[in-house]
Amino acid sequence: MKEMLEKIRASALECLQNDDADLEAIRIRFLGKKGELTAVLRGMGALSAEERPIVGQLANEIRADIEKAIAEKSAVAAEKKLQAKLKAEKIDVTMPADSTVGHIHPLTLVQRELEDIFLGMGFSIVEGPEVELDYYNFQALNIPENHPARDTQDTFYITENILLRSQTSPVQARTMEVQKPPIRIISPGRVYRSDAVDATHSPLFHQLEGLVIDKGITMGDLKGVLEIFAKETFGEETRIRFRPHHFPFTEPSAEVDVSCFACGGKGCRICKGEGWIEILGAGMVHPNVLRNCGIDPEVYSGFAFGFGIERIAMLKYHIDDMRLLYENDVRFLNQF
Ligand code: 2NM
Repeated sequence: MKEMLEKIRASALECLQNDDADLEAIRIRFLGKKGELTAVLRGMGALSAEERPIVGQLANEIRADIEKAIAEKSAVAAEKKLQAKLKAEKIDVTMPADSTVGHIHPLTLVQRELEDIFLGMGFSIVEGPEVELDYYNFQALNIPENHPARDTQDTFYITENILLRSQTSPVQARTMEVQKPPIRIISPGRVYRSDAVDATHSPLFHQLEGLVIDKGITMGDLKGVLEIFAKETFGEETRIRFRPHHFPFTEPSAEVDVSCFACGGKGCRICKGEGWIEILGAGMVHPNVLRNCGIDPEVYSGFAFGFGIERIAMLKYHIDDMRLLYENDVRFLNQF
């Protein structure tokens, strides 16, 4: 019986020598309920009383040896597996990324170019809240109670007195309230209007408005500033033209066209045969607006203007659908 036990030990340890031994199969074969060691122990009843404890002890020793060998082998295999996994999943964080390098969005690009033009003329950039009081968006700006811009069809109201600003002019009203002239600011930023999305409309778009207030400011100053803006934006040959218009917050008011940068004014597809492209609104700040903001219109005068940044970007880059600026399709964005 001892010989049989020793044979089982030798056989089990030999099986475990094999590098890709199935450890669970070996355990079942030798130590399992129906295993070889168990089978031998079942025959112990036939042994004498003196032999029984000796054989029993040997069997326990062998069981422990085999168990230990399996455990060691299993630990080695687990370590090997872990090392292989670590090697396979190694990430070199110092490697350059192989994805596309990001860049500035065309709309931001155009906004920054426009900002630079006005910074060059001595303007400062001022920002303000997008969630605005009805007072600053409308009342302070001399926009009457019955004006269509105030309709819920056109403006996103949050409460009766709070709305998403529909222009960046409230930033200018806030500035006039707290800053003594001279004032020379631009306010670029997001504005919101309840418009359906199409090739030229979006409920969220961007505006850049300008404001200059000082003693003796005239429409001539406005024209000079806008001429420089037009030339720097669309090219040195660009001319501008004022057409009479109405805005509640300026008097007189004008719509301003630039000569077509594509045909120089002869008329083409881009200017729809006109030779001129409408680009902005402007005017002399209405005395009521100055008074509402604590500036004496008898002492000071000023001009203001405003335009849509999307429109400038679309003209500059020949973009025929505004939605391209918001969809973030990399095939479009990578062109800038
Ligand atoms: C425009 C057109 C004309 C404008 C007026 C003011 C303020 F605050 F001074 F009253 N800010 N911006 C203005 C004037 C804006 O956008 C088409």
